[in-house]
Amino acid sequence: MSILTTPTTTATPVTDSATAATTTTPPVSAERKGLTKKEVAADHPTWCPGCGDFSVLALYFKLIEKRKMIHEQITTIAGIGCSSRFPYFVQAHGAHFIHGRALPFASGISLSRPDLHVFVFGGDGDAFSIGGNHFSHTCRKNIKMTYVVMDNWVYGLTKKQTSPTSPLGFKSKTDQWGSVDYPINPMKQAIAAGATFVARTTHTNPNHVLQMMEAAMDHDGFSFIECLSECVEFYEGAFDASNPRKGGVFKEVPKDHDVANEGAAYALAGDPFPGYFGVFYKNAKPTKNAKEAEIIKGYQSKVTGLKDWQILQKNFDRMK
Ligand SMILES: Cc1ncc(C[n+]2csc(CCOP(=O)(O)OP(=O)(O)O)c2C)c(N)n1
Ligand code: SF4
Ligand SMILES: [Mg+2]
Repeated sequence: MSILTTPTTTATPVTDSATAATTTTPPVSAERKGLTKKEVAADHPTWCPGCGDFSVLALYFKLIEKRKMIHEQITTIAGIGCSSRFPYFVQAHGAHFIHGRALPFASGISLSRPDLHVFVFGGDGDAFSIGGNHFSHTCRKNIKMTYVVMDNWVYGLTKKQTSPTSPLGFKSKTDQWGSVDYPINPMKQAIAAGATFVARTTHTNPNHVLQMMEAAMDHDGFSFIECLSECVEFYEGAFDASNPRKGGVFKEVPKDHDVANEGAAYALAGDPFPGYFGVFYKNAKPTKNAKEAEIIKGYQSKVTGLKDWQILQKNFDRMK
C-alpha cells in the first residue's frame, strides 16, 4: 500500500510537463521565499533515539533551505524500511511506496516532470535485495534523480535480518551462526551498472553529507550516494572504524583522483572498510529524460496544437 503525502499549504498549478526542459537545479520562484528547515519538517520522526537516519533527514532539510526550494519543487520517494519512512517526515510532496519499488515509481515522476529533481531515500535491503533489479536498470537508463541509500548493513525495520551489505560472520535472525554470504559492494555495483554519479558518505560527517547531496542534485543524470547510517538498535558500532570520534578514520577521495576514470573509481571502491568518502565517479551522458524530450519535441513539431495525451492517443489509434 502506498501512502502519498502532500503539503498542507496551497500549491501553484502544475504546468504541461512533457515540454519542460531538463534543469540541473529547480528554478526558484521570484515571488515566493524558499522553505525553512522548520517549515519543511513534518511529524516527529519515529526512529530509535540515536539512529543515523536522523542526521540524513536533517541534512535534507538543510539542502532544501539552502537551495531555497518551495513545496512543489520537492518530491521525496521511498520504498519500505526504517530509512524508507523518510517521506513521512518531509512536509512536501512524496510517497512511501512498495518495498524495493521506489526507483520505478520515482522514474515515472522524473520522466513526466523533468522540471523537478526527485530524491529517493531507502535502505540497503530495499535497494540491493528486493530492489536490486530496479537499481541496475535505473542506473543504466540514466534517469535524472538522486538516490540516497542509507546503508546500515542490516534489515532494521524487520528487526535484524542479514542484508546484502552485512559483512561475513554477521550474526542475525537469519544467520544465527554468522553470515556466510559475501556482501555486495554498493559502489562497485553502481559504477558497473552505469550510474553517472557515484558518491559515498557517512551520517557522522554532516558537512560531507550535505556536500554530496548538493553535488548529486546538480548532476544531470542518475546520481547515487551510499550513506552509512548506523542502526543503533541492531548493528551498534558497525561504522566506528570510519568515525574519528570513535577512534576511526574518515579518509576522503584523494585530490588527484580523476572522477571521469571508471577504472580508477572501481579501484577506489575496492579499498577495504572504512574505505574512501567523496565522489568516486562522474560522467556526463545524455539522460533518458533528455532523449525522451527530444522524441516528444519531434512529434510535437509534426502535430502542432495537440496536447501530449492527444499525441499518445493518435499513436495508439495507429497501432490498432
Ligand atoms: C514485498 C515485501 N517483502 C518483505 C517485506 C518486509 N520488509 C519490510 S522492510 C524490509 C527490509 C528493510 O531493510 P532495509 O531496506 O535495509 O531498511 P532499514 O529498515 O534497515 O532502514 C523487509 C524485508 C515487505 N514489506 N514487503
Ligand atoms: S531499528 Fe535501527 S534503523 Fe530502525 S529506527 Fe531503530 S536504529 Fe534506526
Ligand atoms: Mg538496512
